[in-house]
Amino acid sequence: MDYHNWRHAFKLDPAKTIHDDELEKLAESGTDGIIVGGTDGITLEGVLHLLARLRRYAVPLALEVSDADAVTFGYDYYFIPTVLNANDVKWMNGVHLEALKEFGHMMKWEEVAAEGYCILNPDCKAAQLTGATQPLTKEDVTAYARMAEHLFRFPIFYMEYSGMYGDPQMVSAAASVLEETKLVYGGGITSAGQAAEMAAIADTVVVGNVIYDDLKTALATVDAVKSVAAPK
Ligand code: 1GP
Repeated sequence: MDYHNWRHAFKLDPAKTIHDDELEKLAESGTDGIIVGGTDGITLEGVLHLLARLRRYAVPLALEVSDADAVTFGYDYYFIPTVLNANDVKWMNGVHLEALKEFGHMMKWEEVAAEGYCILNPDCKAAQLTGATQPLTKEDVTAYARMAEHLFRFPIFYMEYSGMYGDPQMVSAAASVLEETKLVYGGGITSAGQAAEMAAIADTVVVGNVIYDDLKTALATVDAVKSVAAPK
């Protein structure tokens, strides 16, 4: 399924360990896609290993690129984050510039999607790395959402609460101004109820850490999201 229509996705961290039987359950859970990505310790070996283990299943695979040295062919999509609220331009277009100098000539653009990232958990690793540590108001988030859709025309606006369950009112504020750009929510989902709550607001709900902490609950988020009508 085309990523524009994903309602639920799992995010796997190539730096973490997962057993084959767990991977099979995730891949065959009915989720719409599996995103491979993380912040720390991302190696080409880790990215390749997960690709090889997941490719036997039909589920679409996306690599969320955080390090241009850890990119390989073979994924269905390449999601490229650009952190809209980073305090260093490096994370908006700097690493992208270097990557394009090296790999721009061989990229298949139809597989590439830019994600306008808005990091809302100041304590998460991505916030610490990129300096996206300023608390944001509803007005900020609304403006960033408009920036993503109307100024930069990004296909994805990603509200990243990694490790912390977000504020539905903040997510609703972004949802209320987005039309074409897909709203992706990720962060701190540890129950089916939370997944359903965010699925009523966001186009796509991403479930990460709970995979490693409580696989059963992680798997239950698929049906929870699918049982909720897509917003708009
Ligand atoms: C992380 O948004 C994803 O990039 C998911 O967050 O790991 O907290 O579920 P969690």
